[in-house]
Amino acid sequence: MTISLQEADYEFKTADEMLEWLAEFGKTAEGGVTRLLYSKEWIKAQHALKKVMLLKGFDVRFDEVGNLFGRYKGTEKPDSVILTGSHIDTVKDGGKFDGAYGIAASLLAAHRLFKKYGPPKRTIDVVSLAEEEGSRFPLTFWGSGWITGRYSLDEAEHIKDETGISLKEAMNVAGFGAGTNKSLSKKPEAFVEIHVEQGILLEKKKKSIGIVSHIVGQRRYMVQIKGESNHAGTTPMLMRKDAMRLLAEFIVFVSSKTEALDQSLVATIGKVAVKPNMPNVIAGEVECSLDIRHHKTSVLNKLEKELKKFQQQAQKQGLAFQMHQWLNIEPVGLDKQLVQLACEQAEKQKFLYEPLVSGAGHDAQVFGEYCPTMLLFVPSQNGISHSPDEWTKPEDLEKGVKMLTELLYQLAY
Ligand code: HGY
Ligand code: MN
Ligand code: MN
Repeated sequence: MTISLQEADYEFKTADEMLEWLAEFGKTAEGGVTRLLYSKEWIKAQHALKKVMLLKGFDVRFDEVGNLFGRYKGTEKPDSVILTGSHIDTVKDGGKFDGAYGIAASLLAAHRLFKKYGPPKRTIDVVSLAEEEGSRFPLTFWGSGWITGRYSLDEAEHIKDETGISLKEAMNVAGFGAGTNKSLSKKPEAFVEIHVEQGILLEKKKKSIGIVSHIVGQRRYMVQIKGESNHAGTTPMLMRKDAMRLLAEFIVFVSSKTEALDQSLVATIGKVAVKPNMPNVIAGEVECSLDIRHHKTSVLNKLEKELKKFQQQAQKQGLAFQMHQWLNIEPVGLDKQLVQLACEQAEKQKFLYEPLVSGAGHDAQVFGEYCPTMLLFVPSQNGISHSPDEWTKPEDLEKGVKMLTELLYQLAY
């Protein structure tokens, strides 16, 4: 069922119908979603969500960088804020659920409480966070990082996307970054995020709810290898400075070291650019991404040490090998009391649940360093995510909304 944007009555009752509607903003030919920070799809989605919030009786505002807040003001402790939500941006040709589900579930949960009990005692802020993925700019968690003070506006000056547009320009074009509106006047009492698991554990263990105890640390690099372009036919193998060959050696090195170091350590080279990228020319230059993750900083440091050894080796072969790290976010343990509260709620609702470590990065790990934070999961079918095949059954989505509703009731009513 697809709801055309004009007909949508915005009075969504369930997460699956809201996500079908939200997926229209950036829908791709493959049936996925591409909604990059400050793109026109992103702008339309944020303003359409603002409309939904207004219809559901929220006070609405954007902050400096385009985080969208819907507020039910607390009657007894208005300055005590329970913040709940997730990110509106996606990877390229991603799924309908990553990020968007957390926003839909938070909106629906808060609105169900508001309809049943009226305004909360503590303020509930539902937030559609501007950006988490790092899909357009070499920077992640721009939305939650802004709220928690991890970033300032001057970071936006020199960070550029692949077309050379700076984060600042893109932000200004989208109508933000004028230097006025703050996000929150003080730290929230708690940040609560619900998200699709993006892994297969819950499905395998036939559990409905994941209760996250830790989120892995994540480091991302841009790797540049410079050799020498030359003729594919007339250049003897021993005289080549072939950037593509060194990349191949690097890929094998990274995966073998990662497997040898620790079974929970993961390393991904997901993006490669080659110059001049011609079949009959030896690659003179290669640029690739590298993403490494583990729940222990010490293990990440060990792999980083191995990478540095490879770099020294490479330079002896007469090729330039540079690694520029642009993300380093520490592993985080989430709030033990909130984890306990979530376990109690799951038991009360008779939902089968599983405590787990998140291998995916989330805004909750930025908030986890800033205020008491909780992260819940619902199952991902076949564990697939960051793909048009990302899917979660409506009944699983609904269980997550019910869990979130109860938790917001405990925290804010
Ligand atoms: O990359 C991640 O783990 C998240 O989906 N941004
Ligand atoms: Mn996500
Ligand atoms: Mn993601």
